Amino acid sequence: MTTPTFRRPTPPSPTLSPRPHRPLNLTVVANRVPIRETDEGWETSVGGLTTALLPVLEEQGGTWVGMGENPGLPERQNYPADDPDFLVRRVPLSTDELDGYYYGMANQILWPLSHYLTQHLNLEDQFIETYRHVNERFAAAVLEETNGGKDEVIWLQDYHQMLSPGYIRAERPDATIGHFWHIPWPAMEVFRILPWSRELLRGMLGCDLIGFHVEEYVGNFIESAEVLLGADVEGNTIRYQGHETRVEAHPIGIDVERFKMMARDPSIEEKAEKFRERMGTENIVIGIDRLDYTKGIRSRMLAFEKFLEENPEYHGDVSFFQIATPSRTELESYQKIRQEVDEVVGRINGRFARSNWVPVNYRYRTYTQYELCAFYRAADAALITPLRDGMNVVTQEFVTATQDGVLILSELTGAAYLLPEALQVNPYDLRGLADSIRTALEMPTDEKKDRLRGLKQTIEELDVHNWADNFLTALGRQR
Ligand code: GDG
Repeated sequence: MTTPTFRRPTPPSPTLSPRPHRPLNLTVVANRVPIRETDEGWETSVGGLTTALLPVLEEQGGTWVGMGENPGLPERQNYPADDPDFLVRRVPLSTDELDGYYYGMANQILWPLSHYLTQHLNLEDQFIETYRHVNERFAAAVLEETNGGKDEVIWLQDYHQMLSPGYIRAERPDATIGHFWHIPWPAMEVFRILPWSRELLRGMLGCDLIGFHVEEYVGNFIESAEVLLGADVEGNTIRYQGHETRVEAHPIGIDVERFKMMARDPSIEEKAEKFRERMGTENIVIGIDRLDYTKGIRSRMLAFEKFLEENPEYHGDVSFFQIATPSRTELESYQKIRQEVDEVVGRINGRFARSNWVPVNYRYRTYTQYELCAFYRAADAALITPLRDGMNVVTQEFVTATQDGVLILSELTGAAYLLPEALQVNPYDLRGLADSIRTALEMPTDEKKDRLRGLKQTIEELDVHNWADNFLTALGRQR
């Protein structure tokens, strides 16, 4: 078979620059603070956003504003206590506030809508009312922690903070405010389903710069502002009520060096080897996700079932290892997806398992990053098939850690726009998914190497330090 050639996408904009010195006074505003208390004391926490932003604050210091989920935690806390890198400022929330702002507006409205999964929408008025109030409280905390100095930069994160930029701008007309949106921005016709779409857009337009992972989301946002607010648009600049906002693509990356070092560690190699022995099959396919209905875990299982039905020669020769990290467990839709996945796993194993072979090894738990790295290293293929995903950084972690694995990637992720060398599939197409598993397992070594070379190159460029530097540099230009 001849090796395919790949059409490379246009490079992320703006073009990558060498890491500049950033004499900024940075305030990050995110839903969660990046630290948590464990038996061994305070630690940094797990998740896409923390993984991305922590290196930035560790490097240059600043303040991180986030919600206080539990009573009794200090409102202001230096971290680490003995030799602080940054200040954590909590906005303590009552149970009602947490329910309306986080479980309600963020998780039952903005999350499903942005992922085009409108069947999960729960449009309750109480949610937006609490969201307004909590965003006002976040804005008040930011105003308290900053003094309006010229060197100050405020960088808000994600769909939990759509109104805060407008509230901050009203008090500080000269502030430098950026926002990065980590999930997809849906098509204008989908966004306008929200009864408060215009109010939310006006809040976002309090920013000087708004970042998305890919140009497609940038286009959707600009169209939303133009059509729903009648804003003036010129290229990537939106003018609305006397203020200018730039909207740009800034695809996020991972801490490439850290992952490379971890992957090269001999103890990881040993762990990977032990894991392969435990699975006991020639081939291992992995999936690693938060247990979320957007991640396509159930469809992926159904596709694996189809693959087993149609390829009996692989019985006993391939294991599917799926980690589903518990997430948003308080919500009914998340309890439901957990049950549905449990049922499918039970059915597949009931149908196909033999005395020395379990086809689906499903783990509903959290692992350390070291353990994840060993799984990435051990796998022959990763099946990453969200129904929608803003970027998906598990993709980047797998590509960085693997030596000869094949990446099967949903074309409905931000990552897919940047990684043409992946085996791309439509996650709703179970037939295509099942076929892609076979294609991955039978891919010639030369083709695997060719594909990986391109994937690794792009992911090195996307590095999270570049992401932060490029965003902050672009924000600096707006001052
Ligand atoms: C949002 C957007 C966007 C998972 N399980 C464990 C664990 N993880 C880590 C992974 C990875 C991160 O969590 C998940 O990142 P994703 O990008 O896949 O997804 P979201 O959490 O939905 O993140 C997404 C991202 O923001 C960044 O902008 O890419 O599109 O939805 O780093 O490794 N980490 C550990 N144990 C686990 O069990 N330690």
